[in-house]
Amino acid sequence: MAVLRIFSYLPNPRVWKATIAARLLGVGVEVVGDRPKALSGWLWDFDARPLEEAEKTPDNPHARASKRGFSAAMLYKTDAFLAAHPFGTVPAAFDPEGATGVFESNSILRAVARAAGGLYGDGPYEAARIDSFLDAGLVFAREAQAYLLALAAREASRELSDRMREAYAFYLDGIDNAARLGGEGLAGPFSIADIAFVCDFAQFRREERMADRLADCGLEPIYRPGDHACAHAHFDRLRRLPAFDADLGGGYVLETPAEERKSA
Ligand SMILES: N[C@@H](CCC(=O)N[C@@H](CS)C(=O)NCC(=O)O)C(=O)O
Repeated sequence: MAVLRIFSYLPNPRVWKATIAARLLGVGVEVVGDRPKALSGWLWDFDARPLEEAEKTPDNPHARASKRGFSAAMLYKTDAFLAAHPFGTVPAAFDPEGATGVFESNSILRAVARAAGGLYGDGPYEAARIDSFLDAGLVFAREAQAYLLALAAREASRELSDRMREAYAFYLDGIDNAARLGGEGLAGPFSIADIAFVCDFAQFRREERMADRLADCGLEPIYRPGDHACAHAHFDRLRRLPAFDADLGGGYVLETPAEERKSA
């Protein structure tokens, strides 16, 4: 049986955190969802489902104003969904019975690790060190979300770009320092800290697909392959492993030539 049910738009690198961990730990997660644009036509609930056309009206009792990341003005979230997910965001995870909501992709990742009993360090201090990487990653990911959404809408300002550049340098400097120590993982042993890093950084690398938008906004790309060599090497080594490639290899982020993928 799956240890979690996750509802989201798909593909979504934030969901990959959980699916990669589940693959590595040998447990199942159930993923329910649809293309980003289609998700505004779904009922957001533990038992999420596409709405009938007649249900997609502003007077539907579940209709709520969307907050971020969706072009649709309206999303349809049940009261039970909002009780389980007070911030109303996806990915939205639930325990198998639907009694407990788990939100924030890093916490959904933690839930998989805890349910399966692995990749979360040995004892409270190692687990807390792994949490430290997840927290630093969330700060980066939030900046990246605001930047990439504005870029996608061709509305990114110089101020936003400067702010992103600073957040990127701060985060990548730290990841580079940790990767340079030569451990199997950022926190020492390989852990969910590495999974979160790869997925958040993969999300950011979508910037490379937005060269036209950068030009429209009069901005230069922030990602530079020459800097942070240890961080990039860690990312490139992990993203080619089969458990990662199963999600990252789909072409959403980067094209990975088949011959570059590891077979074992
Ligand atoms: N930091 C969160 C980000 C989640 C998030 O912001 N989700 C947005 C879509 S990108 C959302 O669900 N928005 C719902 C709304 O607009 O009401 C995570 O990692 O899970």
